Amino acid sequence: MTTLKIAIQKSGRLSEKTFTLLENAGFQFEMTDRSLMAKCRNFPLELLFLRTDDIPEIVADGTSDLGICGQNSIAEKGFDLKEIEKLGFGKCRLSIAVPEKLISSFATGGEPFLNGMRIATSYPNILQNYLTEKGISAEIIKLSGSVEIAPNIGTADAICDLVSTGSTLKMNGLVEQEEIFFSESVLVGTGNLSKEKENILQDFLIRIGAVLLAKKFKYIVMNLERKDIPKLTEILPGLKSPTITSLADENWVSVSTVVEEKIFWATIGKLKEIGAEGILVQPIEKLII
Ligand code: PRT
Repeated sequence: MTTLKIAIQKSGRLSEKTFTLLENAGFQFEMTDRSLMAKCRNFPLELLFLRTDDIPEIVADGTSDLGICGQNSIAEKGFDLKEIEKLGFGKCRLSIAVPEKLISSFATGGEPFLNGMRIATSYPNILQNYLTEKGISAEIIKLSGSVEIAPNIGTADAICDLVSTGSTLKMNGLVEQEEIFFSESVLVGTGNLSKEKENILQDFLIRIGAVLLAKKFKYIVMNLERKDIPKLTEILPGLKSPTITSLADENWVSVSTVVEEKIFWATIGKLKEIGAEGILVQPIEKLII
């Protein structure tokens, strides 16, 4: 039977979120040998467990049909892969950061910023592209880990590393200067699947798409005086329009609808202003439009 192979991170920041997304979409795996691969029991799908930086190559050479990794890994490796879906987790930025004391020397008229500096990074290709584009001449020191300690031990003057909360930079006395690349986890492929695998992929996308979309909405139910229904439609466009059900007290109705997460609190505020009561909020498991 034809099976779609997806390479995912074996363990690390992306592995749990990737697995949760797949499980929430209803895929069930036989975890016989988590160290190498897992077969899906209820869908023609197979997971290959790899280090995240190896995923772009495994997809590019056809060993795996698809991969899930950060856009940073793909850009650094330089493989020509097709981004199929943004997955909304693993968000970070690749930034150049310098020791605090260097900022004060720059402020008092030091060398032109970054020119002539030694910059430590695990992302030499993305950094080199940035430096070339900006016409900056700096030496790249390639490190595979613990980049943030490089200025403190004298290996480099600055660093270029992934940042999410910024607390690692702070702990090491570094200040973020330039954000040079933004990344999130993505599903990628070569765009050269057989017809059969392409059909499986489309089915797979419908299932994970329903989970990704559901995360952007909340389901709400509330009570409202019947006379205030006309005020609702401006506040609650919903997917089409809110569902309104009569209550035992004929002056009141129950209203249910979905609200976009990004305008959730603003919407709740407006609903309270028009007299909505007993607002019940529920997460949505899957949403198919
Ligand atoms: O072992 P394997 O090779 O699979 O993984 P890894 O050790 O290279 O990767 P891992 O698990 O650390 O990260 C996998 C992916 O997560 C990265 O390729 C990014 O796409 C994404 N990601 C998102 C991050 C971060 N946020 C992140 N903050 N990857 C690393 N970091 C590190 C960063 O390097 C720095 O050391 O976290 C530290 C900074 O974090 P803050 O929160 O203090 O700013």
